[in-house]
Parts: sequence; structure tokens; C-alpha cells
Amino acid sequence: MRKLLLLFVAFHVSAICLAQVKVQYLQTENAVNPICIDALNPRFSWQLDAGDKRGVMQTAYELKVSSAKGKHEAWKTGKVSSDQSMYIIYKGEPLASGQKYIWQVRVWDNAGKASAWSEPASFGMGMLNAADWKAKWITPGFVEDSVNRPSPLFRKGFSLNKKVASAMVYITSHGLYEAQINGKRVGDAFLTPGWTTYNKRLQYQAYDVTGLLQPGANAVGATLGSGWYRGHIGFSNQKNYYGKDIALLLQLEVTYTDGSTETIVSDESWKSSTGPVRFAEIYAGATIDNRMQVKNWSTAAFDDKSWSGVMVKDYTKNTLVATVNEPVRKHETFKPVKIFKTPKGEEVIDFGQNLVGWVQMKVSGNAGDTIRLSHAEILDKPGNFYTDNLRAARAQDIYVLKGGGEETFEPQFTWQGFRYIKVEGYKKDLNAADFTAIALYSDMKPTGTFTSSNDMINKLQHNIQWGQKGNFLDVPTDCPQRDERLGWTGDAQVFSRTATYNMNVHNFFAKWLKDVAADQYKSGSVPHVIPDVLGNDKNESGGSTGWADVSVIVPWNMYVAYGDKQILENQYSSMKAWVKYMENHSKNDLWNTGGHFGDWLFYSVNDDTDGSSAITSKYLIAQCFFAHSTQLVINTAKVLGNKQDEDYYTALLARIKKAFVNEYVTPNGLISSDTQTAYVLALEFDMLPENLRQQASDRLANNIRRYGNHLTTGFLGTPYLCHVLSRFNHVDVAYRLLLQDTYPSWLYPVKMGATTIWERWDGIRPDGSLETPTMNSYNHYAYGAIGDWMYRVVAGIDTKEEGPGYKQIIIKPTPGGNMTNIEADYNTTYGKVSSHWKIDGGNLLMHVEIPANTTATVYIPAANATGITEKGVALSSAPGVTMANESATGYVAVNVGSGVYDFSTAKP
Ligand code: RAM
Repeated sequence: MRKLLLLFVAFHVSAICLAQVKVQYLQTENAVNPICIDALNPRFSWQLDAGDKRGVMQTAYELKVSSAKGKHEAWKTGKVSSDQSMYIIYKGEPLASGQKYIWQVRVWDNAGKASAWSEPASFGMGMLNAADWKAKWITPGFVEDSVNRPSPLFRKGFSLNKKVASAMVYITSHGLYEAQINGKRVGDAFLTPGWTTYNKRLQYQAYDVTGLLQPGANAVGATLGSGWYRGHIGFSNQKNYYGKDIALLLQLEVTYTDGSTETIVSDESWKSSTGPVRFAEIYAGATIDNRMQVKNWSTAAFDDKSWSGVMVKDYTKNTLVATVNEPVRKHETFKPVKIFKTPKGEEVIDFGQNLVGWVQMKVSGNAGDTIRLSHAEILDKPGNFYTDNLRAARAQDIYVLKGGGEETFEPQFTWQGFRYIKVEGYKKDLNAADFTAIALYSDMKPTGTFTSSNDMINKLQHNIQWGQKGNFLDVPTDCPQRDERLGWTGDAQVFSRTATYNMNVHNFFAKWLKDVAADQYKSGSVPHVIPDVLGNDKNESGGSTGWADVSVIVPWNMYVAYGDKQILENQYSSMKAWVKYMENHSKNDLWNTGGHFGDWLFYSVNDDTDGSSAITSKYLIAQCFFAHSTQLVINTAKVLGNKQDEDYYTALLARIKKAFVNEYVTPNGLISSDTQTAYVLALEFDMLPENLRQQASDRLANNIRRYGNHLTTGFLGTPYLCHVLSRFNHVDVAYRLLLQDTYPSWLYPVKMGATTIWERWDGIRPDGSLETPTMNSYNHYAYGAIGDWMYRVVAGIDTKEEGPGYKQIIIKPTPGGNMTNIEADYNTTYGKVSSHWKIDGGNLLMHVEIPANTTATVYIPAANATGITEKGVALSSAPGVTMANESATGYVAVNVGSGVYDFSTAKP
């Protein structure tokens, strides 16, 4: 009887558990179990898993944090009534340097049920004070070959006499570093410590190396490359931008099982030499001579008697910060799709994808045999290997064999943007098995997929994603191949919202924005590139409209996409400083001074006899962005509760718009630059009085028709073009642009075989000739900004600004064009959001998924609610579906909570 009772109880408990919401995906500072953060009050986030249960919300949470060592409680919230599951700020006792903490959370849902405690999550604190660094900066003790500057090796032997419980190594460098312990590579990150405004902020990384240590004799080693620090950077052939010496800082913290600790640090006791990397620069590539391999140099057995000592330098440690963003790691690999001889007789391998990274090569031959791998994005018209567009970037890896068997080469401290390689000096036939292209990029989690019934659009989406992969390499770069690869602010700004859909770029941009603020000039002007290697306070190289606005637009976009208020708090003074700069440089609220890139790479015609080049006044553009940034500062002031600023900037904005209309708009609403970009910006940023808006959008639509349904916009107009058209009832025109496949259009490069987004609409002209080699990149993400419209309008996944970060979701698909099927899935901070729609005979079917602890307004394309069903049930009786107060022409809006919904309505 008792047994039966127990069984009965057990059955009921498990049934309750099943119905319970689960807490999962715990993150600290937007990362899963980070091992090294230096936020003194880290923020905790989690997701709720409620299966497909409808309308599940969190009503309360309880969170506890304890130190891993001694299990001592550091913070306990008790039960807090709140639906907040993102960015709960730690408010416990001070967190200690180098310590690991464990946390758990449980929640209560809106059915009053408590979840179980989550699985434990952890985070490690980094070096919170400069004094925690016992390590010393070291440089090689030998005289450097100042021409080739081969990569130095550093090493140190040490012994561990007790049983190791755990070990962590903290490393950074001037230049790039790679470390080894006992002959094994430390971690799987590349191009560390990444690129920041080195003189103000230098990131260090931490690695758990417990598994690399052994009882008794051990050794630690590191090698350095010139990298961004002192290698060739920027297009004026400058070197040594941050300094002429590269240096290492390394601290290994060992904890024994008895609780005692030992610290091994870089200092005067280390030895130095050089090895096989005889040269390595970012643009040029690497020269690796395998005859110079130093066998076992990072093992304890190695005898370093013949090595030089090191020099200790007193470089500052005050600028050191823990790494915020994901490191660069290896990702996809590609095998040759074709090996062939060009008309010129070059031996070329095609990897089928324009990617960023390098090629791993296996080869056997004689000592001294030299093989050169050159990189190119395209072949020219006759089919030869084409490198003119790389400008001064040599983009070539040189390998010297040591002989005596198979050797595997991979470059170090460099990367290239390429689809093709040219192989020289290879004595046998090229064999596909011996060559592998490896893509490297910042290890951001993929978040979004967008597929459609149109294969060309799917290819466009592929190209957008590869543009992102290729150019999100620790900083957002303009291009990855020529002698540039810089953090161009305009490009980053226009692509930033699209980027949030494809991958989780939260910490990637949070880190880069700190450099935006750090490098901002005293005047408030923002450099053209971040980190700034083109100017300084005395000789500014910035302040271009649409570029400098990165300082305002990207923080706002990150807030919208991730709901992270702290980004706004951190950037607020930088945002305001830029708006102040524009205000200071305007007269009667009109900003019409300074040098600007304008609507960069807009449609233009040589020998333009009928005036069809789409030139938009740069000052007209400047006034639009002046207004836009001011608007975003107003929005930010509201979020931060700063009423005084809100009022101030609201008044300023009204004056900016008035000045715009007075200067650039006729009473009938003709804008003085009668171009697509002028109308797009004026409409997107609400520059025109209400009564002039629809006519302006009609002028825009007519302008597009005049060009035979082609866009003529450059970097600044393009991102908003389709948004403006769909907002003002010209969805048909927007779709015509999206689906256009003759130049200029998004699908023209796709038709020409592009595998990434091009810098120019006509990088390869219809006749196969190439645009000017001085500026013609085939991997430039800016025009990929159409991705935002595809996710946000075509599929219709968006967030309400009052519920940012997809706490309050909008699902509003826009059927049109020849599309019969769209599937967009997006992993938001709260979980997966899906919007699929499909034309099925006479019906439009919508499949919608909404994660727990969020709400959504779903707009169903229909004239009225009758006839709409959800999983076969009339809308009015569908569980968890209520009519919404919101409305939009052509849609029926309903409110839903979490769950999976299938709507059906008559095809619009
Ligand atoms: C080019 C860059 C970038 C652009 C600037 C103005 O050199 O590649 O795309 O922002 O110029």
C-alpha cells in the first residue's frame, strides 16, 4: 500500500515537473560561462523554455551567486516579483580578482508555478587592478632584423611540485600573440589580443590551461607578430602606428589541490629567439621557413642555453581590460572546386567562395623549395588571376620546405580575403586533397536564417552572411583584402542592424563602441575609422555625415536589438558629443560645412550628358543625419530618464527640421536634390511636414520607375530605400527593386556569380570588364544592409521600441513580388522567433513562433478577421489570441504570448 502511494506521489510530482517551465541558456555579460570578465557588477540573463505552451510569462525570479572556492554565498536576491529575465545587475558583495563564481536561478510563471533551480552557470573574474599583474612586459633580448622583423619566440621552464587543481593563464601583447604550454597550443583563438584603441584600451585574454600542465617539469612559450600594432596599416604605407616594439605580458596562475597557489609570469628570467615565421604582416602575408622550426621549443625538455635573454619594459598596465567580445576562431573549411591553368599559364585553385582566412597546404619536397600562395577574389575578363584591386597588399604567403617528408603549412599573424589562390613553385601536380581554405572570423553565434522561394534572393542572403563573416574580424571592417581592412564607421553603421539578425553581435559591437568613444576627438568629431589610424586631435580625420553618426546609430541599434540599456548609458556622452559637434558647426541650425563622403558610390555615369548621375547634395544629407542623430539622442534621453536633455534635443530637432525645409524643400515638396537618396533620407528621418510626405514618396517611386525600376542610391540611401517604399504604400516598387537583376541592383552581382556583397554595384560590368582597381572590393558588406528589410519587412520580424530586445515582438509579414514562401527564424535574446509565410493555393499560411516571457503583436494580411483561422479554429476562439488595439492598413492585428501559431487567411 505504501509503495503504491509513493508511486502515485512520484507520478504526480513528475507530471508537475513536466508542466513546469524550465530555465535555460544562462548568460553572464551576454556570454555562456565566461571565464574572464572585469565588470564589477556583471549582468545575468536567462531564457525560459515552456515548450509550445501559450502565453507563458515569468512573474518572479530568485537568483543566487556563490564563490566556487569555499561555496560561500556572494549574493542572494530572494524572490523578486518581476518579468525581467535579461541583464539582472549583480548587487552582492564585491567580486574578487581571479575568482570563479557559480550562479543559479529559478523562476515563477504566470500560472504561479515555480521552476526547478537551473543548472549552475559560472563566471570568472579577471584582473580587476593593475597591481594584480605580477607579470612584466618583455621584448626580445637580441637585436631584431629590422627589415623582416621575424616573429620572436619566448620561453620559460618551470616546475610544479604538487597536484594541480586548476590553472589559468592571462595573456596580452603589443602586436599579436600565440602561446603554447608543453608543446600544445593554448586555446583556439587567433589574431589575439584583437584590435582596440591600443594606447587607451588593450584587451587581455584568459585561458583555462589545467589540462596542459603536468606534474614536475613544464614549459610555457609564446610567439608574437607585428599585427595592427606595428605592421603596415592604412593606405599611406604607415608602420609602427602604436609603437615599434612588440612585447608580451603573460601570467600563469596555478592552484594546487591543497589550495595553495603558484604564479609564473613573464619577466627577466625568460629566454628569446626566433623561429620559422620569418616575416608576417596583415596585408602582405607570412613567410614561413620550416628549416628554422625549433623542435619542442615550448617543452620542458628543450635546452634554451643558446637563446638570448629578454628585456623588461615598463609599458603601462593601466590600459588593460578583459576581453568583451568573442575571439576570432576558425570556422568553415573549403576544398578546391576547381584546379586549372589560366590563359597566362598561372596555376590557380578556386575554392568556390570568397572568404576570409587562409589556406592550409600539405606538401613534400626538398629542403629550400619555396612555394608562394597568392590570393585573389576574382579572375579578370580573360580569366587570369587578378590582384590589381588589392592595391599595396601583397596578399601572399611564402613557404620554405625543410624536406624529408610531408609538411603542413598555415600562415600566422595574417589573413587574406580570397576565393582563388595562385600556386607558384609547387613541383608536382596540384592535388585538391592538399589544399584547404579555412574561414576565420569573430566567433559570434549565428542567430538568423532567411530563406525564400526565390533562389536568387537566397543567394543574396548567402552573400550578405558571407560579407558579415568576412568583415567581422574583431572589428567591423570595410573590406578584408586590400591595404585597408579598417573599421570604417559609415559601413559599420549602415550594416549594423542587418548584422544583428544574422549573428549575435551584441558583445562584438559593445567592445567596438568603447573604441568609438575612446577615439572620438576632443571636438566631438568621430574618426572615419575605428580604431583610428588616420588622424588625431590636432589633425582630425573624421566628422563625415553618415560616418560619424555611427557613434549614435550603432548604440541605438544595439539597444533596440538586444534591449541592453547599459550600452546607451556607456555611450551617452559620446553620442551627445557628436550631436554637439554638429550643433557647434551649424549656423541658424543648418549644418552645411565640413568635408563629407556623401552618398558614397551612388549611381553615376561618365560623360553624363542627360544628367542621370544621382548626385545628392552632401549638405542636404548632413542636415538629415543631424536630425536623425538628434532624434536618437532624444530617444536615448527618454530611456535613461533624462528629461532635461530630452527637452533640449526635442527643441533642437524641431529647429533642424525647419531649417531643412527652408533650405532644401519647395512649397510643393520638391527636394532640391531630386534623387532617390534625398527623398529616402527626408522620409526615413521624418524631415518633411506630414502633408508633404506621401507626395514625396510618390516622387521617389516615380524616380525609380524613370530609371527602369533601378535604384541609384549609394551607401547612405540604400539601407533605408525599401523601408521608405514599404512604409509609404509602395511595396510593389520595393519588391521590383529587390528582384531587379540588371545593374544597378542587389541581384546583379548575384547574377554575375558573386558569393559576397560587392563594394560597387558594378564591380564587374555587364561586359565582363572591371571597375577601377583603386577601389573595387568584392567583399564589402554595406549594400548588404537590404538584409534588414528582408528580415524586418518581408518576413516581418521586428521588436517594439518600447519593448526592445524582442521583449515585445512585432510579426508583420509583407507578401509581394513573386514570393510564394518565406521562412525567417531568429534567435533573439529571449529565444526563437519564427515568421514563415506561404502562398498555398488561394490561402496565405503564416507560421509564427514566439518565445516564453515575451508578447507579440501579429499582423495578418487580411481585410478583416472573418475568414482567418488559427490551427483550423476561427480567430475569435483561438486560445491565447486576442484582438490588438494596433492597426495597419491591409492587416488584422492580434496579440499573442509565447507559443506556436498557424494562421490561415485568404491570399491577399
Ligand atoms: C573606402 C572604404 C569604405 C568607405 C570609405 C569612404 O576606402 O572602403 O567603404 O567607407 O572609403
